[in-house]
Amino acid sequence: MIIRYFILALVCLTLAEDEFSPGETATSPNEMKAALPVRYLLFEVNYGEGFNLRRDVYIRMANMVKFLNEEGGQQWVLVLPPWGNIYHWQSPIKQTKIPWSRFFDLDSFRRHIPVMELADWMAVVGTPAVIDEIYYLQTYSEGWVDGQWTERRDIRPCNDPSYYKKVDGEVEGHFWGYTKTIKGKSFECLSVQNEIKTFTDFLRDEAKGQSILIDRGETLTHGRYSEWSKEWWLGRRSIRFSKKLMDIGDEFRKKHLESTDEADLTLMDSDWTKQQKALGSALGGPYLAIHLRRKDFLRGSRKEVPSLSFAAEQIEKLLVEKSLSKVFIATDAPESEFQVLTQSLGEYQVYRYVPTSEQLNEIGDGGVAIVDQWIAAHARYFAGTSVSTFSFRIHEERSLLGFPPDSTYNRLCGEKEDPADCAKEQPGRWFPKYD
Ligand code: GFB
Repeated sequence: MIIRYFILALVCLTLAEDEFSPGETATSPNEMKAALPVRYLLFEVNYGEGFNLRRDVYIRMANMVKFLNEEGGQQWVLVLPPWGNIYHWQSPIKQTKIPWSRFFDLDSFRRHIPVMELADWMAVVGTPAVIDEIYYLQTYSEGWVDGQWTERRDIRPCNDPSYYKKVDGEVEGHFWGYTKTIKGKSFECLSVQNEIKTFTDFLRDEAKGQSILIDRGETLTHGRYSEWSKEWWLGRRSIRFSKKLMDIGDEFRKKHLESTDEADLTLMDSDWTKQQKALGSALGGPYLAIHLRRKDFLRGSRKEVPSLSFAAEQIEKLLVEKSLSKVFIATDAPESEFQVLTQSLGEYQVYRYVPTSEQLNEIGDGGVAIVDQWIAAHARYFAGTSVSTFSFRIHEERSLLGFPPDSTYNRLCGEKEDPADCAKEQPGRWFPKYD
């Protein structure tokens, strides 16, 4: 459905706690049907989840808004919760209240659904910004019925102490750091087993307020609109990175890796709705890219995660096999580990993207992660880390750029794994669906 648009008149408010102004995010034009009342969906994800699972939860929420708007009678806007307090972002810089536009191109999002930054929602609804209904999604304390997952939902007592509190008739919470300027009117725990398409009934008919917050949004499943569906890929395709981050990545490719879109056959249409690359059409730059997940993946003795020396052994083998002399490493490893790896690969040229301190301040750890993903996505051959959502997002990016599947869906093996098991458990292949 093509949604017709009008420009929301946004009032620039100076909020005491604000760190970014609506102007920075350039939200308008927000595209809405003038005649229908607007409802706002806000969402939050389990505190410990990382950047790349959160991006998948975005697709769930975005597609839910798309379904709601297609069902008609109401028009919904997805409000994007600022980034911050992500466990993995440990650089000693302030990384809270980060707008999505710092990482992503919101004009691309808006080709899929209407979105706005939290700051813009706050400007529209006034001060304090009131969330009419907050639902904290949770599982059923008694588990599944007869061992079966069936769709159901019920308002229930909270399973765990919640971080939302009712004080003097108002609901208080962390609210992305806007503890004073955002308030809730009501709060419930909702036990739920629903896929997103079913949950639209709840939002449309049972939740009555204008602004609704769904916390623990990852509890809802894609269900029938998972990676095998066109709808999932519409949401995924709409997630384009910010131009600034792609430019940093492109410059690095050109300077160090002899890689340009013209030579690599990775030119993109600026409008993702027009881009349909055949798998196998991209060549990629003359380098190998590896995503080597370390840090918390080393805990819990995952047998699929290689030691540095075993990783180096596999990287060297791939370089020889593919007749390449350069390898780009995307990794969360500390510099000392990266040096060990580099030394083990003595005769090859090993690259890592290291931001200048000015760049780091500007783009943060999230931006560095995206630059790494972007460079890895353009390599002639890629191998990632087992079950890392960081690697999954690179697979998707490469498939959208048109890389042949065999150059994409690969991972390093752990030395404690049976090589036959590793070969069997190479990443699952989900290909873009265009119609
Ligand atoms: O993105 P993410 O959820 O992927 O979390 P996983 C990993 C985070 O670590 C990224 C950093 O968002 C980055 O901040 N990181 C990892 C990297 N690899 C790289 C890299 O190559 N380059 C850069 N610059 N940063 C999940 C965790 O991790 O795995 C959960 O989020 C949990 O907490 C789960 O541990 C098992 O899927 O790899």
